[in-house]
Amino acid sequence: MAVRLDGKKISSDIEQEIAAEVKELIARGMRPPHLAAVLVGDDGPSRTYVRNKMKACEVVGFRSSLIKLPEDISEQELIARIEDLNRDDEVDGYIVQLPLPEHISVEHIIDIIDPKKDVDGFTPSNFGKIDQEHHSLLPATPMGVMELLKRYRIETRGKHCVVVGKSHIVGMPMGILLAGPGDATVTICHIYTRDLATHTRMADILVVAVGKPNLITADMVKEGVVVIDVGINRVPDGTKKKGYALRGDVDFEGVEPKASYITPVPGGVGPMTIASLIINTLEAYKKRHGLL
Ligand code: BQF
Repeated sequence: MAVRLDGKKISSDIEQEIAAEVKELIARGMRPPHLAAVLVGDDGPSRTYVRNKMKACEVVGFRSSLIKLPEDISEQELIARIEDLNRDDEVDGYIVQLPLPEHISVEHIIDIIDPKKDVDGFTPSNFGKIDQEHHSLLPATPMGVMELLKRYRIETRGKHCVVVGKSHIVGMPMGILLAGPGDATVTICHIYTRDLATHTRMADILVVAVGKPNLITADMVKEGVVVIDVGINRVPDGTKKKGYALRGDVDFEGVEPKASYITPVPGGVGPMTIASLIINTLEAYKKRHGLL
């Protein structure tokens, strides 16, 4: 039976550490770190994610601001609002919640985020520094996965890590972190990969970030594999009061007996993403205030 990687517990530990640090800053007469979130439209999951982020700010003693904008806002108007955040000396970091409405180019938006305030680590400048020793802000989800592995003392050096999914936000930066700082051998699989199972069966550490429930089944992994499930899927479930349950991309019940470690969904990688955002915001605050 596998050890469950308890992201909820680890993220809560991290938040307690940061809360203590914030208390010290306040005791020294400084203002608290400030994270802003931009939410365009009212996509259901996005509202939940933004709420999770605002709640984490409260737990650690950060100031937080939620900027809600209408679904039909023009790209130009959104850019103007982001430029306001770039100029605002009271804002240490901010996120633009994705996905954005179809008529807005995510690339145009990410391009104008001030890299010093880019606590999601999505800007070209931060992306380009992922594998540098003096990196700045790392992409929040891959950073959370690395931290989770570290806290459970799961070695990546020399391991064969297979990443499924090549998104700009998770898969690609995950591969860079594992191969670079992680010293692992990395295979990145994606939608065009032929015979996915051949690759996943080679994995010592398997990271799945696709968004397809039950994509990974027991026959696709080897005995002793470490499974990191980044997927967050809503599947209909009549027994739940919301009418759905959260499931990852991995058939948890089938795969767990073969795994040495496995992340649950919920309570695995998700909370670590939020913790990383908080770490990055404190980092941005410290740089802004000359504390690093
Ligand atoms: C948990 C996200 C897909 C697309 C855009 C805790 C979160 C999720 C789950 C959360 C995610 C997923 C976020 C749990 C933020 C992670 O207890 O398992 C927290 O809030 N996430 C996002 O902002 O945008 C997404 C997934």
